Formats: sequence, structure tokens, C-alpha cells
Amino acid sequence: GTHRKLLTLVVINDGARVLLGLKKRGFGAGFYNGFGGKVDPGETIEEAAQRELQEEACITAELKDAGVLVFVFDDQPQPWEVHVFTASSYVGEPAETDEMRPQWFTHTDVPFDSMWADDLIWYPYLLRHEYFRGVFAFRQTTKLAWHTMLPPSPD
Ligand code: 6U4
Ligand code: NA
Ligand code: NA
Repeated sequence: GTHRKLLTLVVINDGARVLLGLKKRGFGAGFYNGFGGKVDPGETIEEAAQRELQEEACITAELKDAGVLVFVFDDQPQPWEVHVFTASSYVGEPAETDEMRPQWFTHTDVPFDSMWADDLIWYPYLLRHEYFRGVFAFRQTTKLAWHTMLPPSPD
């Protein structure tokens, strides 16, 4: 159908650095990314974000809404709707899991060359705490064809 696939993404930002994970398997393996995954049936988006943060980085955090990204693909039936959250602090110690290897990067050293192409466009909003909405179109899953950043929604 045309239903969007719901996903979450959490970027811990301590003000000087962001905590990212090197994805070890599955979609985006070899790329750095925030922590997150699919929203399971019966859970809210925020519950999914908390669960994935615990599963992938071994931490919990008070999450703030940072933005929403919609990805459309020429080779996948469903668009993806990724809900992005930030947190300035967390509980626990970031640890490597089967899925992710956590690593800190200063704001000027975010490894965009080893990240999804869209990240270069919306991280500046995230780093300056400006809510963002963006639509990104990919060809052959990973090639960014076009994008548009929308103004914040009126609600
Ligand atoms: P499984 O192993 O099936 O349970 P799950 O952890 O639920 O996987 P996964 O890891 O495939 O889902 O989720 C993809 C993750 O990648 C989500 O956190 C969203 C994030 N993501 C997807 N496309 C992205 C993109 N273009 N840029 C970006 N993050 C993206 O920065
Ligand atoms: Na994941
Ligand atoms: Na999952």
C-alpha cells in the first residue's frame, strides 16, 4: 500500500559532540548513523525510539523532538517517515552492541563522507536546535536525487 514505514532516529548531542554509531549489519552497514529502527505494532514512536536507543547503544535519555524526514525511493514501494529525536544527556554508558559501535564526533567533525547523503542537509538544523521537516528522494536506494526542506508545520 501507500502507508509510510515509520522509523526512529536518536542523536545524542552534548553541545560540543554528537554520539553516533557505526552500523555493523543490515540496512546502512558501514555508515555512521544515530540510533533507531522500525516502530513495532502497539508501541508509540517515542517508545520505539527509547527501545532502539537501549538495544543499540545501551543507554536511555529524555528525548526531544528534533524533526521529521520523509524518504521516497524509486526501488521501494513504501516511503519512510523517520522521526528524529535529540537528547543533551543520557543514563548509562554507551556500549558496542551486535548492531552498532558508538563513537563521539565533535560538531565540526561529523563524518558526512561515511553517512547517508541526506545527513549533510539536515544535521545543521539539528545542531542549532531548529526543528526541521524534509523530503528526500533516492534513486537505487542510496543516491540522493532531490530534496526539499519544508517550513515548520503550523500545528
Ligand atoms: P531490524 O534489524 O530489522 O530490527 P531496525 O533496527 O528496526 O532493524 P533499521 O536499523 O533498518 O531498523 O532502521 C534504519 C535506521 O536507519 C533508522 O534508525 C533510521 C535510519 N535511517 C534510515 N535512512 C536514513 C537516512 N537516509 N539518513 C539517516 N538515517 C537513516 O541519517
Ligand atoms: Na536499527
Ligand atoms: Na527493530
